[in-house]
Amino acid sequence: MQTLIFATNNPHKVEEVRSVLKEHFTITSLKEAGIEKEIPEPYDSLEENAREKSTVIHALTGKNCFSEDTGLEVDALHGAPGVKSARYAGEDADSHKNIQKLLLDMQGITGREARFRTVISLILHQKEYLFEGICMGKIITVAKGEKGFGYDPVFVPDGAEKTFAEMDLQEKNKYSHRKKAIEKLIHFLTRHHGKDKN
Ligand code: ITT
Repeated sequence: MQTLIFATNNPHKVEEVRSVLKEHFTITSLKEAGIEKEIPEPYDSLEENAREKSTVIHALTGKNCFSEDTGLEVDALHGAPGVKSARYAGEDADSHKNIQKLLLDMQGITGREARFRTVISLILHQKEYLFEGICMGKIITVAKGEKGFGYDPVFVPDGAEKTFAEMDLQEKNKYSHRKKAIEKLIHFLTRHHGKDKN
């Protein structure tokens, strides 16, 4: 079975990705690999930031690895917070503050369509591959639910009647942007590199 380093400092992402991988391949988080590194996300696109994270960790370890960058793109805010989702309410913002700012910025707006977009950058044997997963939905007016992370309490995916934060992981995975991107990664790895070992 292949092992890949997952270049993230977000434990929620590790949990979500592990819930999808099952027998396909295993991942080592940065924490488990003993790597303590805050990787900057300086660019204006999810693709470039994902590439930066995987490139930095590949340069450090020389191992096959992947990263992902995710943004919440709200139509009425012209795609914001988008690539700035983690720092929407400022450099030291937490999810609570980001949600507060989002709800304030959307006060009185009736068109509440939004999407989560995840871009994965895989570096396999020195080559980079990108995979995307999108989940369409709506931003509600009052945060609901305690599960999940980030903007989950204000996002209701299309086809559901509750927020991601009201769902357990299995249910979130029925809709999730991250799950869709990871499935593409799994498909790629099993189809093209099924017998590959690092
Ligand atoms: P790494 O860069 O270390 O992977 P991060 O938490 O900085 O972790 P991102 O830059 O990709 O990750 O996250 C952007 C923001 O979007 C951040 O505020 C997250 O909380 C939020 N976010 C990402 N995925 C989400 C999801 O599935 N549900 C809700 N919010 C999410």
